[in-house]
Amino acid sequence: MEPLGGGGWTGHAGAPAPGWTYLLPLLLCAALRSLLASPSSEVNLLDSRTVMGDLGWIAYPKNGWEEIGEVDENYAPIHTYQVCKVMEQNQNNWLLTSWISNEGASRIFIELKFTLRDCNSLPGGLGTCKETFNMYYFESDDEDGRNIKENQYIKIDTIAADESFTELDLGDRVMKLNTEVRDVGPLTKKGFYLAFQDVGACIALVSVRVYYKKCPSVIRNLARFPDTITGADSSQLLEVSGICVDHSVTDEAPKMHCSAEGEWLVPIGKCLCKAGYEEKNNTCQVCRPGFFKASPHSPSCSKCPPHSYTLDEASTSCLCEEHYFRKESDPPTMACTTPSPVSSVKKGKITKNSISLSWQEPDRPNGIILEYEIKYFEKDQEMSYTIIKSKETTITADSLKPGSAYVFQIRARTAAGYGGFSRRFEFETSPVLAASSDQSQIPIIVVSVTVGVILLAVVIGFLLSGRRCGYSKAKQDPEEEKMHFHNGHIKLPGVRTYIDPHTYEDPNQAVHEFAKEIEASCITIERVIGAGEFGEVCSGRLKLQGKRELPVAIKTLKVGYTEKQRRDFLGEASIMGQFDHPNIIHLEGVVTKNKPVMIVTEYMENGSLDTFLKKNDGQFTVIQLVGMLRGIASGMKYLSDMGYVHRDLAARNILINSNLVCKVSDFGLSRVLEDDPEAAYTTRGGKIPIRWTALEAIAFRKFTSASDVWSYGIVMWEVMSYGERPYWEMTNQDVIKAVEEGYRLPSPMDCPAALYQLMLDCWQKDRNSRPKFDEIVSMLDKLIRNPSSLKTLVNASSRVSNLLVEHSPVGSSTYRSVGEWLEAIKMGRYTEIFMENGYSSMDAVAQVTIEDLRRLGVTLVGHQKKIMNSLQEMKVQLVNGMMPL
Ligand code: ACK
Repeated sequence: MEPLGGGGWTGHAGAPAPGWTYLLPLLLCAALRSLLASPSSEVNLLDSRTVMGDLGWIAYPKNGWEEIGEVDENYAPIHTYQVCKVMEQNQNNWLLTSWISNEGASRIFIELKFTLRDCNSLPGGLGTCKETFNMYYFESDDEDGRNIKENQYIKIDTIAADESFTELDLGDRVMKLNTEVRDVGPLTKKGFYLAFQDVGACIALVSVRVYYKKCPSVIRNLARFPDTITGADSSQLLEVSGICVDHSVTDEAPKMHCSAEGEWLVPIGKCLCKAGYEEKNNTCQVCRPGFFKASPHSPSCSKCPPHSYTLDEASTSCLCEEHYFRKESDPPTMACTTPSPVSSVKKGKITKNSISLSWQEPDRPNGIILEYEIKYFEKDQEMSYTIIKSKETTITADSLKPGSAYVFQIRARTAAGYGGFSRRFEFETSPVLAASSDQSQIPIIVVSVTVGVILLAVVIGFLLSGRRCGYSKAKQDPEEEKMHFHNGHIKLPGVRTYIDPHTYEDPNQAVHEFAKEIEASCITIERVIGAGEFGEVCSGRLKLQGKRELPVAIKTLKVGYTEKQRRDFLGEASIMGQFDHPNIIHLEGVVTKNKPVMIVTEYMENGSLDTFLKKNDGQFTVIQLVGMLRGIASGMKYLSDMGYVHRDLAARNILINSNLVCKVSDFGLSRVLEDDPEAAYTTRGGKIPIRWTALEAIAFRKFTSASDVWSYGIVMWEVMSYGERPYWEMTNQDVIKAVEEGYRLPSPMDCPAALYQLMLDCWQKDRNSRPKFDEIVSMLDKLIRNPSSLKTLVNASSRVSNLLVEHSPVGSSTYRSVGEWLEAIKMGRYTEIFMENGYSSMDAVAQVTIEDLRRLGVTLVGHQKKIMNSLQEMKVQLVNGMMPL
């Protein structure tokens, strides 16, 4: 090849050759205009179509390539170069671009648009005519590299046309525009020249666009990823770190990968809006006054809980209104409560083993005081404390050490919850007098010992007689309950058990054992709020002497009742009166001495839960719904601890108050279930609310706390679907058949996966595999403490609506318990850890992720793999077994 130096390449491309301009009638303008936009991931380094002035390209020899001096309809120049020396031998025509900076890119793309004449259509030119041209490049750091030799250029490719054209096409004005793209890299210098070599073709080079590709700046998972030039290699992925957007913090270092095609792939990690800010449209927006967000992990700003406020933006918690407060250990989501604390505590009788105290009701309790909680501990032994609950304003702490100082704190509870503890009051027990060596004491000691032995015998007899009928009000003061704590754990509370009023020969005795008689004159009935099985349900007020007036619900027994109806009606009071728990409807008392006979309970402003949810469809946050479920589970835990089986747990039998506290109600005596319109007669003659009832209870009346857990699962479903009717309009018979065949309700819409899994656990066929209520409470507590765990919803695509799903618990065919499964895969050492952390059923285990395993302390990678592989296998079985009814 000839050297091309020494000024041979100076001067611009010359005037159009005669006979060739006709090739370009109004050259392709229309076709080109539409092609000007390039994708956002491409950055142009040169686009000949957009250059308004001289391109500054050089042709050599001067009569080779020539620029066509055309303009488009907007009089903008069209930089088109043509050459058509098809009749002449040995053509070597070069067209050189000006220097193009690569702007830091190491791989660039060249897009050529050109037309090429079909040699067959040229008369006589066939011998020399070519249908290709060549493209070259030369790298240099500056513009001085232009005078280099031809053989220093590196060839990029030979360019051929996909479509060439004939004279006939020209006549028809059909333009056959070719587009070819080539890429070059890796580039190592700051810029380069391109060169086009013609060796005897008839070409019009219509446009040249040079560009590189980038992954355009984006915000993903609240992290900003900058414009990133793609790598030099066409298969290279560049790992790019993201920067958390304003007001957000790193949860897990955010990263993404920029592909050679300019696409962002594989996002990893994320940022979270910091406390006081919430995510909206990829930004963190400040919480408005009146709203707060306590932690980056909370999903969004929440309204300040009742009796709290914030006037500031970006609040991480809300301040309690005057006279309202919350404990230090309370989460910021908790409402501020009254009363004002107990302030004056006086000591009463003090012996060497006991201290009696009395105090005054707080001046402004801002609500009815339901009970007091007295916490005490030996001075400097705060970790080991005792709690006594009392409805009175006096207590005696006994079994204390002689001559020791004790610290007491008292707080009151109203319907809104506990107030703060009083300041600490310190009192000392009497010291033991020094033992005397005087022998004259001996008779006294003998007498004391004898009296002691007699007393002990009396106490033992007393306890034994008490055992015969379990708990009895006469033998244990229910006004006072005592629990011992060590490091926050309860030490042996005396577990009360429920006594079936049927065990009393005289049902009236049972009522008066467990329920206070109220004078009818203390009750004002205000309005009828509903109809019960035995008569109307009213709202009204109760004013007992020396106590504040209370809003109450009053159930009445209609006139003309039979003795059985009266017994059954009051039976509910005999049951309810045995319970004392914030999530169980509280009995104020009964009216039996006047007519109508009445049962008076606390008033629940929002009525029954199913109606309330239907009325407020979609109005609550998931956390609020889980709070309701937590309350119900806590009430049910209390009932099951007492040995009471509800048998008719359903959202219609839950009442909800103005603070959205849910309480279990409806404790009919002739359980199952005269007053429940849902209850239907079974083939065995019992009346059962089929849709809410466990299989074994329908089939052979096996009602247990485990069957209550099944019903609780249905209540969860009702709550999460805002009062939808379980199994919709299916008949009871169809429900029984489907459930027996293994089908279960599908997930409600937008239901967190963890909650639906819990429902499925409650509906395990084997009642021993269902979770216990205490496990349900702790599971819900865990979810509430970690709301991000509620973000994973049941996959919308896998959710089937209005269809039942076949439920075969993971691995249940193979393994009956978590322990059995772990043993089988030789991982038995982790059984205890799994159980302690709530993975107590195979369905719960199915949710385990590798992160969970790490958190549980399964740190050996081999063990993690073994467990995850086994789970994966079981899940495949499950998925294969799932199908719509
Ligand atoms: O859905 P509701 O308004 O709530 O209609 C029923 C009706 O009485 C018949 O049971 C309502 N109800 C029952 N007990 C109470 C209560 N303690 N407080 C408020 N409403 C109650 C129930």
